[in-house]
Amino acid sequence: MPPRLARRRFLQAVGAGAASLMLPRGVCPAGERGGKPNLIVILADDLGYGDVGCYGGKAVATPKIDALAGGGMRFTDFHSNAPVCSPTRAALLTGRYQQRCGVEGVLTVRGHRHTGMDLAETTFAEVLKAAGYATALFGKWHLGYPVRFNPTKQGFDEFRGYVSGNVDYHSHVDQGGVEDWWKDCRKVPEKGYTTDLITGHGVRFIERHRDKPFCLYLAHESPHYPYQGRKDKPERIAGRAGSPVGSRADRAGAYREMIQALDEGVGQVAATVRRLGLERRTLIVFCSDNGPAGPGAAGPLRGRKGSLWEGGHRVPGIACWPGRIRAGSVTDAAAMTMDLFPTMASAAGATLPKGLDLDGADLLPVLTGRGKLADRKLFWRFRNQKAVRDGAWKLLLAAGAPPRRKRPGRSAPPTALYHLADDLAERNNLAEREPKRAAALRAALAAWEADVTAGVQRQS
Ligand SMILES: [Ca+2]
Repeated sequence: MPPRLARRRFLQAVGAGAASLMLPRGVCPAGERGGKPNLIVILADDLGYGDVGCYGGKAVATPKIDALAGGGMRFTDFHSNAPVCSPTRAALLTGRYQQRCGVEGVLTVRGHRHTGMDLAETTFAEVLKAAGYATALFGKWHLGYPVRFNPTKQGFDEFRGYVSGNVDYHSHVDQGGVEDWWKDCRKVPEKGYTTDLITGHGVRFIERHRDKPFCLYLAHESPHYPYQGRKDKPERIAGRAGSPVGSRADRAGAYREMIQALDEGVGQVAATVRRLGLERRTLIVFCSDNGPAGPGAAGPLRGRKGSLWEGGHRVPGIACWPGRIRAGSVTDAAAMTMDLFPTMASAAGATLPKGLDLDGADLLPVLTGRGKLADRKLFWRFRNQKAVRDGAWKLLLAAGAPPRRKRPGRSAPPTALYHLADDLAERNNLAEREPKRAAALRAALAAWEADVTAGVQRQS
């Protein structure tokens, strides 16, 4: 069967077709008001569902992020495509399940310095650049180490930041002891606290491009380890990485300072957009790439980074666009990182390359309150865990060895079925009570796996 036909049949079989097909192949609906809105994606790293004030977080105040939500829409059911960094970023960049490009796990400094996401993948930056947008990434890439995988090879006009998973917030040395701060394809050191550098580059980019459409991807490091505040000293030096998480004893305190700096950065970006009179012409999206680690909080959710329980992938998700998105609105529509590509393309009225099939759905109807997402199933796979969502139902499979051998009590059972509307904390396994539903979801998962991995070589 030709791959495209097989894919269509698969989509029909799992009921996912309607959502994907909302975006006709090759054509995006034009922005409803004409013109090209500016697009800003702010991605936090390892920020948990319970780390933000407007999601019930108590440990640290986040007035600027809360204000962004207050001026726009807050998603209660927004998900990262994966419970770890690189694969979620692959899905964000490609608008497709990351399994399709083989980036299923973290591209580590130890095992993956030679590799990266295939340049043949089409990114949102490439599509928007072709539509006349100025494009930039400031912050974390984590989709390839060698220069041939640099963000500037994937549609970004400008890149300032790091290509690994995390750097010392002051010395910008990665976890393997390698200096990792770039200006496009060259290593160019810069003094400063990572979060503030990323914010500053973002603000100046907006100022420089105030008169033409721009797409800004601000990939923050905060609140990923090492746990360092603005006033802490650099710890990693080139050639000697030291402890990955840093030596500060008061990790919770450092974590608060890191989120405060992130929050201030979000405020500065939003204030710049306002100051330049671009508010009604700019869509700002804020979300996290996976659930919390270290001192982070998952709020009412079970599980953390690395887990396919909700805590691993249900994350804060906020969209703000005055005049288009109603201020203070809240939605329970289930959305995923990979939806942002088609959403931005749709808002921009950009044309997709012929033959490019995106898995993500255009969220504009939800954002503008003019429609709903078509019914669809959502899928996750990470290491030995797999999950599928269908409405309020979630099937979670954990094959073989538990994900955390040292803490077996935290591992998912081999087969679990949860009704999230009644049981957000995933405590009541209904798999035995609902065997037919569990079997149907298991079959949908198997069909999805066969589809997304046909002919794919894993990068990790
Ligand atoms: Ca992360």
